[in-house]
Amino acid sequence: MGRTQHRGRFITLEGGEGAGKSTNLDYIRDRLENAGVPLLLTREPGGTPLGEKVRDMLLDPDNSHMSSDAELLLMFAARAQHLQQVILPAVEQGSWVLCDRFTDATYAYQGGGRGIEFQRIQVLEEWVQKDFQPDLTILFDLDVTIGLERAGNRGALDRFEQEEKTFFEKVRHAYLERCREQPHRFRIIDAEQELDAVRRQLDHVIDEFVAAER
Ligand code: Z5A
Repeated sequence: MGRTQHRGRFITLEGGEGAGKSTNLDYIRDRLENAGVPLLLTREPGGTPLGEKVRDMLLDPDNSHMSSDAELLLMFAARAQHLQQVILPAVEQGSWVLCDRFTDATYAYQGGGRGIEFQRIQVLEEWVQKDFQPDLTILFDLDVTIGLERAGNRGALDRFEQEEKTFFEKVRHAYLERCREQPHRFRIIDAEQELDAVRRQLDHVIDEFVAAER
């Protein structure tokens, strides 16, 4: 898709366990809307009726025997539907889309965490997305131990949240590797800081992006 003035923008939020994506989602949405941006908020896995059913399967702790390949393919099945039904039509019509997780999460969790080769993920990425990529990716980064402590206060654990600390260390490493490879679209938020300080960083990133895209 050409990056024309009329085309909307695609912004994704990423991060490991307890990084604060959910805590800051409404804040980011409000900041963008207050800047006059027409915004659609969505999430992965999910974002469509079919995708939400796939999400339930992926997060259900009863599916503890799901193979890594099945998990990867389900992520991209949900994503294919999401792109076709929601994301691409919205962006083509000039709307900005704010998506809670996208393909960087696949590289981090299925690639880094599960150990699937990045080249295999790339095949599916090119199949499902062609050359479509986020214009901006905000990564909430923090020490894994602190993130797990924060997330531990949330109640029942889903299938991913039951993983060991080493899994989340590999996830974090893979995210940071993606940042190093694609610095033009990644902005890292130091999520270890207090909420006010996290939001000051978000203000800076969002304001700078909106100003540059207008
Ligand atoms: N997944 C995947 O494997 N592959 C893929 O391709 C995709 C996804 C797309 C669901 O994601 C799972 O899907 C996810 C990866 C996998 N599994 N995991 N783990 P999700 O995004 O729906 O769910 P989530 O990862 O559990 O994240 P979340 O709900 O967005 O929340 P969070 O970022 O982990 O944190 P939070 O709930 O906002 O905050 C946690 C606690 O910390 C909470 O009590 C807050 O009040 C507190 N908090 C937040 N910020 C602060 C600060 N700054 N200081 C102190 N305390 C704070």
